[in-house]
Amino acid sequence: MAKIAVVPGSFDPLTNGHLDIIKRAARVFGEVRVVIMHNSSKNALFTVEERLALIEEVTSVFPNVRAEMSSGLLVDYAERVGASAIVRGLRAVSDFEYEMQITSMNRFLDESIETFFIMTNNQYSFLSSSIVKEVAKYGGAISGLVPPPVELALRKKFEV
Ligand code: COD
Repeated sequence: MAKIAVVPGSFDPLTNGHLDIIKRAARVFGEVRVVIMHNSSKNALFTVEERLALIEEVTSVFPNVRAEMSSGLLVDYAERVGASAIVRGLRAVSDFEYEMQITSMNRFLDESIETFFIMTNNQYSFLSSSIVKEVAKYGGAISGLVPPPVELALRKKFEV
């Protein structure tokens, strides 16, 4: 039976750093569910529907990747779809503390689900949704940092 992995995030919006993690997870696991969830410490620029449409468009080339949105706890979603793994990306030491905290909490909530980390591709190690939004807001160049449909959506958001 194919192992299902969940790649959760806010994806506000999807960057090439996220996409690289999704692509690499899809090479290892039989099925990958990219799920947009709520992060209570972040205010979103894009609606969940907008983020989902962008992820669906960009990941449609991967036959074993599916995108969804969900509310509530990540482990409940993972149980519901029969996933045995959560995949997260790691950029720098600064990510580690946060990732360790949520991994431990998810394990406390459901110890049958294992979290795996994929180290960022060096070329994306500085990349985050926040930094891309900041650059786009002031009209800076973002091609190469986000997939083309995301670049277009960002340009539209910040159009005056
Ligand atoms: N290179 C590699 N990886 C990257 C890059 C990059 N350039 N940029 C981001 N990533 C990774 C991140 O490290 C993360 O693993 C993933 O991509 C998604 O990133 P974000 O920023 O879009 O997502 P987060 O960190 O905001 O997601 C947090 C969740 C929404 C998953 C979390 O808040 C959650 O699980 N919410 C549901 C409620 C819940 O279950 N809470 C209990 C757990 S504490």
